[in-house]
Amino acid sequence: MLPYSLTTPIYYVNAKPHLGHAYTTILGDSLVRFQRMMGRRSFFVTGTDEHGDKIVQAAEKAGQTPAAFTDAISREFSELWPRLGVQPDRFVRTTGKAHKKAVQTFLQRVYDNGDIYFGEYGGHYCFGCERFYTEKELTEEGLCPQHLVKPEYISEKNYFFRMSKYQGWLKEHILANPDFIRPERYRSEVLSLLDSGALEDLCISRPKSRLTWGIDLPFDENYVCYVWFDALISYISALGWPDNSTFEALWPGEEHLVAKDILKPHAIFWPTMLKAAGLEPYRHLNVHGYWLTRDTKMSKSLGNVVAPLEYVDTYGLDAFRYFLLRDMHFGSDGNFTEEAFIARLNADLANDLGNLFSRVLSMAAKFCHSTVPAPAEYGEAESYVRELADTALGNFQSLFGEVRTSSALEALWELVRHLNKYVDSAAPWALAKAGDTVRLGTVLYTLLESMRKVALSLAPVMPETAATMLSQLGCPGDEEKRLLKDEIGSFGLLMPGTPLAAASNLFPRVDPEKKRAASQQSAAKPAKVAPESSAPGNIEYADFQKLELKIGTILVAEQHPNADKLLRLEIDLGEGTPRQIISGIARHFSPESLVGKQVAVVANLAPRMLRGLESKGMLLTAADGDTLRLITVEAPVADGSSIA
Ligand code: ME8
Repeated sequence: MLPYSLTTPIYYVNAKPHLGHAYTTILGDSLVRFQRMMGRRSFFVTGTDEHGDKIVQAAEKAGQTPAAFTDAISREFSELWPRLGVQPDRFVRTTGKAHKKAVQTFLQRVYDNGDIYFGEYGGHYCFGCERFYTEKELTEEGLCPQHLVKPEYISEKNYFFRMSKYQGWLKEHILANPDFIRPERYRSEVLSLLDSGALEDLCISRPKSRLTWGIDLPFDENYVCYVWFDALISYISALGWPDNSTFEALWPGEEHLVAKDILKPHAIFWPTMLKAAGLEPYRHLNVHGYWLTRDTKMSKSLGNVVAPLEYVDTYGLDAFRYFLLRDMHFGSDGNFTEEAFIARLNADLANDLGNLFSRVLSMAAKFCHSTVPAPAEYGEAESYVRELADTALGNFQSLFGEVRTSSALEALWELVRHLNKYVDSAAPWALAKAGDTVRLGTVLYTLLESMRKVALSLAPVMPETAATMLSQLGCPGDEEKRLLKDEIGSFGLLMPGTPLAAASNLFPRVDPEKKRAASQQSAAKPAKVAPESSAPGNIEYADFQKLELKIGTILVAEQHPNADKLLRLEIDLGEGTPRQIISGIARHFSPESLVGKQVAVVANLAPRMLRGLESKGMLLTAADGDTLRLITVEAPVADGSSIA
C-alpha cells in the first residue's frame, strides 16, 4: 500500500494561531491518524512561514528583531499542537538551515534549466499579499481583491519564473487527474483561471535594497527569494529533499491540505515549480472552506477571532475536535458559534454517544456483573445491527478517506442512533426481569461489540475519548492499533468474560443558560491589578498594543433615526464592507461635513447596540472644552492604515 504523507500550510508568524489554523491542523492530524489505522505508513508535516515583508513589519511593530520575533511566534504554534492532540512528524521552519539549502538547490536547478530569467517589471504590489497584481486582477476601483487596499506601483529589475510556459501542461494534468484538486468547485475555479489566460510569469525575487529577510538567490546575492516560492518548497524540504530517503519514499504521494484563500499558489505556482525542477506533482490538493463567526469573516479588528484553547479548556479537547470535523462540510464555509458548539455537544456527544455508553455499561453492571456476556443465537434485530455496522463503518471509512469528515461522522452516527433505538426496542431490563438470560446476553453482546467498533472508528477524531471508551469496554490499551478496515465484515472480537467499566460519563450535558450566566459573571470580574513596576495611571506597552487604531474614510453620515445626539456613520477601513459606527457627535458636526473625511477609529472595540443600531468601533475626536475636532491625517493614506 502506498504511504500517506500530508501537509498543512506552513503558517505565517505575523500573528498568533487561531481557530482557522487549529482547524486545518486538527483535520490533518485526524486524516493521518485515520490512514495509519487503515494500515498505511503515514507522515504529517506542519510548520511556520517566516520570511517576507509581513513578518518584518510585524516584528518592527513588536519592537523585536525578525529572528527573535519569528522564534517566539513559531514556538507558540509548535507548543499549541500537542495541546490540541496534534502529533506532527515534522515541524518545518523556513528559517531552518536544511530548508534554506533546499530552496537554493531548487532555485539553481530551475535556473540551470533555463526557466528563470532577469527582467524589468512594473506592477501593483500588495504588501498584505506580498505579490504583484496585474491591472486585470485588481478590482474595478484599482484595489487589491484580497485586502481592498490600493497597491503600490513598483517598478524594478527582478528574476522571473517562466510559469506561463507550463500553462498547457498544467491544464492537461488537471483534466487527466480529476481528483488532483478537490472538491470539484475549486478544480473548476483553477481550470477557469487557466482558461482566462491570466497565467503570467512569476516574479520570484525581491531586491535586497527593499527586503533582506529572505533566502539569498544562489545566482545573485543582491536578491532574496520571493516568500511564496520559498514557502512552497517547505513541502519537500520537510521530507529531507534533495538528499534524504524520506523524500524518495513519500514523494510524489504527498497530499496538501489548505483553505480556499491560498488556492492559486498551491494549484498553479507549486505544480509548475515542481515540473520546472524535474519533479513529479503532488497527489492531491485538498481545499477546505473558511470558518466564519456569525457568517462574518474572523478578523482581529472585529474582535471575533476564536481562540481554540478557550474552547478546549471549557468544553474539553475531544468535543472541540469533534465539532470542527462535524460542522464544517468539506469545501464549504462553516459557521462557528458557541450556541452551535453547545447544541452539537449536547445532541451528538452527550445524548447519542455518551448516553449509549452510560446506559449499556450500567445495564451490564446490573445484569452481568460488568463482564462481557456470551452471545447466543442472533435474531433479525441483531442481523440488522450487524449489517448496519458494516454499512456505517464502510461509509465512514470511504468518506473520511476523501476528507468528507462531516458526512463520515454522520454515517457513523446512523449506527450510534440506531443502537440507542435497539436498546429501547430490545429492552434488556425486561429480558432480565423475565429471566431470559440467553437473549439478554445476545442483546448486550451485540451492543457492546458495536460500541467497540464505534469507539475504534472515532479514534482519529477523538483520540482520548476513544481510548477511554475502549478501556471501558475492557479492550487492551493498544486496541487502537487495530486496522479499521478489518472491522468491516467481522463481528465478535470482544471476548466474553472480559471485565467492563461499571459506569460511564463521557460527555456531561452543557446547560446553555448556566453557561451564559457563568461567562457573564467572569466578564464582570474586576480587572487585574497592574503590576507593581508600573507607575500609577500608566499602562504597559502590551496594553496599548491591544488597541487597534486605524484610519478610514467616512462614506456615509446621517442622523440616527432614534437619537438626536447620535450619527450613523459608514466608514471604509479597507475591509471590503464598510463599518457601521454610531457616534455621539451630532451636536458638533453636520452629516454633510463629514462625508469623505479620513478619520481615526478604534477598530477592535467590541460591537455594541446604540439605540437599536449596532456600532462596530469608535470614532476618535479631540475635545477642546466644548468644541470637538476630528482626528485626521496630514495627507491621504490607504483606508485601513494602522495608527501606531
Ligand atoms: O497563507 N478558516 O499562512 P496563513 C479556516 N504562510 N481555515 C483558516 C482560516 C479560517 N477562517 N484562517 C486561516 C499562509 N486558516 C502562508 C501559507 S503554505 C506554503 C504558505 C488556515 O497563516 C487555512 O489553512 O495565512 C489557511 O489556508 C491558512 O490557515 C492560512 O494561513
